[in-house]
Amino acid sequence: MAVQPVVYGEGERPPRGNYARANDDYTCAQDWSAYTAQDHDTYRRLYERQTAQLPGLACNAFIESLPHLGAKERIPRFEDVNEPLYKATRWEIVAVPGLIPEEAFFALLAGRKFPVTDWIRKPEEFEYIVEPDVFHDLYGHVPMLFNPQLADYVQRYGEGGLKAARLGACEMLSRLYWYTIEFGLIREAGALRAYGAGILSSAGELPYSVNSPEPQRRPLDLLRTMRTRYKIDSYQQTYFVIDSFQQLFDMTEGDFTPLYAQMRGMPEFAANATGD
Ligand code: HBI
Ligand code: FE
Repeated sequence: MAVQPVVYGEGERPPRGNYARANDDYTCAQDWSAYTAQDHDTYRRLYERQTAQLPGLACNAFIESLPHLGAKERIPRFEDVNEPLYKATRWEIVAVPGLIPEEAFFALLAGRKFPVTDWIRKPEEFEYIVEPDVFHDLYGHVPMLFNPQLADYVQRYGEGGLKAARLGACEMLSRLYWYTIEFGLIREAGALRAYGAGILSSAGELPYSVNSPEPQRRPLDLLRTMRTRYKIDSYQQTYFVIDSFQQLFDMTEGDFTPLYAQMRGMPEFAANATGD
């Protein structure tokens, strides 16, 4: 086995993917012929349900780019998506067997390669799945990579992640990814819209994040965002809002080292060094 399976969170869930056939960089081939009729039908149902609720909730960039995914009735072939994607922002998607170690993840993003899980949830997981499957990754993340500023931000995030790994600051930086690429909101013409993949691929959290009075909504602020813990299996208690993707890209211009040092001095980080 070239690589070790990656188990996330509490570690009691065995990894879903077939890591035995992954390359050393954790990428694998999308074995499109292995998808069953049920797999394609699950994708079709998820796509249909999610797309019906986008107007008034999803950001313009997502709605405009979604058609580039092509097939709606079946799981698209990744190479078919790569054609328009590479032309648009020089990104490409690569298949992975599931969650991969942080450094491997950062390295792929730094190379403008987005890892897309190649398996899809079972029908009984239709409502909710903890680990990202092909619907979360392909439907949630990939349309946003057609937006030039966001595409550059994700690559810069990958480069920053490799640096954070050397500084032992992955936990802090992963919160920035969580509250932007996964669960970010943007203000468009004065109205809130979702651009985070975790929201855009979730039937429940999409309306909740934009319309519910329950969660906090704050302007994205590097320090505050990187100090805000998150849970992977419930709706967010706080969403961070940007005014434009250019603002997001510009905010991550600088060197984060002083930020990490400043946070290490704060009580919540001093307590347990890992900050988990
Ligand atoms: N692996 N395949 C995959 N997809 C992710 O979104 C992902 C990952 N590994 C680590 C990870 N995300 C997060 O911990 C990042 O913040 C690094
Ligand atoms: Fe994701």
